[in-house]
Amino acid sequence: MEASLTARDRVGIQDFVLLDAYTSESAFLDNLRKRFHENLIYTYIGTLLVSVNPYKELDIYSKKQMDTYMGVNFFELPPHIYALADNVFRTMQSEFNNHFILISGESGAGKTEASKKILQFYAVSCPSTKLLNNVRDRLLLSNPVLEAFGNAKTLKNDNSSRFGKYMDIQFDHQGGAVGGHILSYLLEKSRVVHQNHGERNFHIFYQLVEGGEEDLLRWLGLERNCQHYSYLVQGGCAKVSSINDKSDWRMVQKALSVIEFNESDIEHLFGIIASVLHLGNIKFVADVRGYASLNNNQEMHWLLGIPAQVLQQGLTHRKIEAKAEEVFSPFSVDHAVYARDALAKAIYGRTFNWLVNKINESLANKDSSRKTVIGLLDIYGFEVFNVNSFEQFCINYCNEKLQQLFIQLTLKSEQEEYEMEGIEWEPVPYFNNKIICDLVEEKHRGIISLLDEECLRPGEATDLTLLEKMEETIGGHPHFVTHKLADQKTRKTLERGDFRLLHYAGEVTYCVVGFLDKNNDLLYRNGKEVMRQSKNAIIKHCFPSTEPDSKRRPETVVTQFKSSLVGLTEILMSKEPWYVRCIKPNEAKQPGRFDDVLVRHQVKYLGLMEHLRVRRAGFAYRRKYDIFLQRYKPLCPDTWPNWKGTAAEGVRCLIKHLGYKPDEYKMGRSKIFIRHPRTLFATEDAFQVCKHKLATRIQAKYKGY
Ligand code: AD9
Ligand code: MG
Repeated sequence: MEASLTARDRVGIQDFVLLDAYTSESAFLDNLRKRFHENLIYTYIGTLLVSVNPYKELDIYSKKQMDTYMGVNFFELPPHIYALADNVFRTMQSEFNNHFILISGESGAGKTEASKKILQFYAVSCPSTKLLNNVRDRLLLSNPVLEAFGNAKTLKNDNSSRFGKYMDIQFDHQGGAVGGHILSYLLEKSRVVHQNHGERNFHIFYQLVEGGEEDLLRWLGLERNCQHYSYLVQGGCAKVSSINDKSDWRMVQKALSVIEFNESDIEHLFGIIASVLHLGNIKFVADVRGYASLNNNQEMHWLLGIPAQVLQQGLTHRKIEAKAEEVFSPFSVDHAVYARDALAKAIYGRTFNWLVNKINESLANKDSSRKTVIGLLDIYGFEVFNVNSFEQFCINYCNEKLQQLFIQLTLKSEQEEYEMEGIEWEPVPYFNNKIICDLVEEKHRGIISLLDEECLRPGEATDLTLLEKMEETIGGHPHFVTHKLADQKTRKTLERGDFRLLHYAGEVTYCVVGFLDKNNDLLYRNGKEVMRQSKNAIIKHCFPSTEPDSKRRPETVVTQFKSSLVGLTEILMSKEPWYVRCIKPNEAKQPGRFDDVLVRHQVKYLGLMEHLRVRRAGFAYRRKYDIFLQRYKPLCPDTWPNWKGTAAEGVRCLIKHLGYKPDEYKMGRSKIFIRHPRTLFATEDAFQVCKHKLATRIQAKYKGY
């Protein structure tokens, strides 16, 4: 007893619902810290999994561990991401319905790693055949490919996801993984042409330059030196100690072949990556009239098989249709640089979408029989830098939406269940971030609407007029602060071109410069026309001649993003939710460091205390009567071996025998609700002892036979 108490003191409690007395934030933090220092990074709040990034490899993800967690009840083993994955899988199997796992937390908290662990668990633990092994390998290997093209080093995370990813894993009746589908959300394309200090471009560029075979580099006209490429060096950190570009390159090559990219696809794909690098090295000088001209034609030979003359014209002129004539108006140097960068971003962004489609073709399941799915959502986490721009605005808005979904689903499902089962319950107060979502997306008054309106006034509107408009329209909003109002609201001053949003996860100061431009994401029409002359099959596909030209305004970036998030919410709402809340223990990306202030802040904004209170005020565990009775009936002589009455009566008889106190449980219409898991643990312990005794008795009886 003494020894187990000490152990418990040391390793903390594995489910926060079991924390003694009232649920204080400090007690919560103590438990998390205690466990973290013992390398116990996972803790439950009921069925929600809290995960703290260990920033070191832990020996807990082996095949043996997976086997241990397969088919075992949630509370019987220490918390683990495999336990959650297994529970989701088994619930899907038994109820034959669709589920999703929402993985959230700020940048660097461990979302992508968590999603990979879940996928690996399914790949290893699901029943498989030779055919299914192919699907499994493709599912697994889609990760390194998408990470190479969609992840990059930022100041927050050396492998930061710069796109949102939702992946459906499809299962057949037997539980075999038979297919998958990926939806990607708003890639941060601006990174292709610009990186802040201490950050990199997308991994794939460095992988190609560092790892590409000699022949390949020669064929692509590339030098094996990242410093040579202006798109790779702006952040001043082409080499990162935690990243091995060479071995990652080999991994990507292997993955591409498994996902059935043929030689021609691969050739064209890397032709594009190389072309973007060449494009970035094209420099312009002003001619005598001040117009842009190329000062070096060398790089042009390598660009997508487009005739140099056509490309040169496309990069330095804009085509204007005047009456029946076409007139080419020359660019200034700045304009030409802008057009070049816009082209590079468009090429990369469209190629990324092509890549996702291609992976989806390879994951598609052709069999039309009904399947169930488990969706994995791994999106870029909330992020705050010294300078935050349009990209952070979109990313943080997305995180607001997911937080809103979490709030709706956790409270809604709890309330509905209690109501359905006829159980009385008192709601727990919580901060509802709907107010911030509305501030961003409300029609006519929200930031998105104001931004789009300004984008409709080319020539007149500027980033600063946007700021003025926001000041006029939403200046009084409690979560919005500008220069003028800064002192009153947060007592922190702001620069002229900045505005601040008080997000659910903290304050973020955005620099408005570039908002209009990035939201418009204009690609000059002749840029597209130039691309159509390419001999590269992927580029031909990405810039089809059927694409409508700019007669009709395309939707702005943020409006497209907003619609895609509405679509995502609908997909998620139609499925059963599960949650992994990831926590970042320190900003230094160091193992063994648990920064109390940082963690406390995350515990707060992730709503973990509220979630815990809901769980505690309500009932941590619930079981259908028949399932509960079936498992525990050996514990009571009246219910063992067979109970003749209804399952509910059987359960009543059983728990009376076990001595459950009236405040420990409630009988619903179809389920028993148990307030604390410890009640269930005690019952489970008794069951294990009973099972053991039974087994020993049977062994003794048959001894000597
Ligand atoms: V972002 O929003 O995409 O910028 P994530 O996805 O939350 O972020 P990620 O999963 O990429 O963070 O984790 C960051 C780094 O932490 C990883 O590259 C690992 O080095 C480290 N990490 C995260 N989880 C684990 C883990 N379970 N075990 C060991 C981990 N290391
Ligand atoms: Mg990530």
